[in-house]
Amino acid sequence: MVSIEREGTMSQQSGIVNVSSEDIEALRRDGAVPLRGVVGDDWLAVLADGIERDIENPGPWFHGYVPDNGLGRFHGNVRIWETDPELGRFCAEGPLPALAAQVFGSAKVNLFYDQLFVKEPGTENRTRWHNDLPYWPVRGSQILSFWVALDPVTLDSGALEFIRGSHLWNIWYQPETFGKTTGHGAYERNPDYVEIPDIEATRDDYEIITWDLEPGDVYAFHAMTVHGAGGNHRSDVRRRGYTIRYTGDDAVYDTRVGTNKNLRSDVHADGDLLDSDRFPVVIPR
Ligand SMILES: O=C(O)CCC(=O)C(=O)O
Repeated sequence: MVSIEREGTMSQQSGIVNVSSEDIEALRRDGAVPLRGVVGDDWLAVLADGIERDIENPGPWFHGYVPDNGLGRFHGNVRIWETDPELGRFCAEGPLPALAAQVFGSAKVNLFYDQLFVKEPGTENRTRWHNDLPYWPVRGSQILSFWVALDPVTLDSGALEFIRGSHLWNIWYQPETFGKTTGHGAYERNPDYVEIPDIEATRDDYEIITWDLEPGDVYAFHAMTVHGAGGNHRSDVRRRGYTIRYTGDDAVYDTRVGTNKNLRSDVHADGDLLDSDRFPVVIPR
């Protein structure tokens, strides 16, 4: 396992966070990169409040996972911004859309959707290894996630792990649920998708990369990068991760068999550009 230090590569001008060419290059090569100090304290407070609101009164797409050992809580939800204007403000007006535009080199950025992964202290549930794009009703080369850390994140609290370069494999793994959940049923089987091997049992066969994060740091990762996470084995730290997914110029709607029905749209047909209230254009503003 490799942990690569990338410190101090972000710069800020006029309130806009800039990503360095080294980090863009690392993301293109490895499929994931940590970006330090992206989300400032004011926005972190907005996110923390929004997360508590969703835990107390979950939005419509809530899917909690049953704790593996009966302890802790794994709270999941998608499309939270649609019913929480403050989180919507962050997704549209926070630092991330400009970062996505820089990474894509695109004129346009759409907000695809947002997702919560909160593992309370003592939650042993792993996040299974997977790549994201097979789950999503979208296709294109410019599709990116930013996983924002609300807490200090280490391997023992559930840091994300990525397989270096796996975004270039072009292997579409069959989506599976992340555990026993009341949120949604099994995913349809797509004959063109591949069953994911037991990566956890054969970890030494892969080049796994990971980084500790501080609150306000993010993992940026490609939609095809294979990734997963351990449980939160700490008793004293929460692991609140908030992921926002953005697309660039070339993304279009695409409902392949096996994609998550909760992420589909009532107003798009396959091949449509995403631009809409559902997938708003956030760059240009
Ligand atoms: O936070 C986690 O455990 C999983 C995150 C993830 O899979 C994602 O953001 O795509």
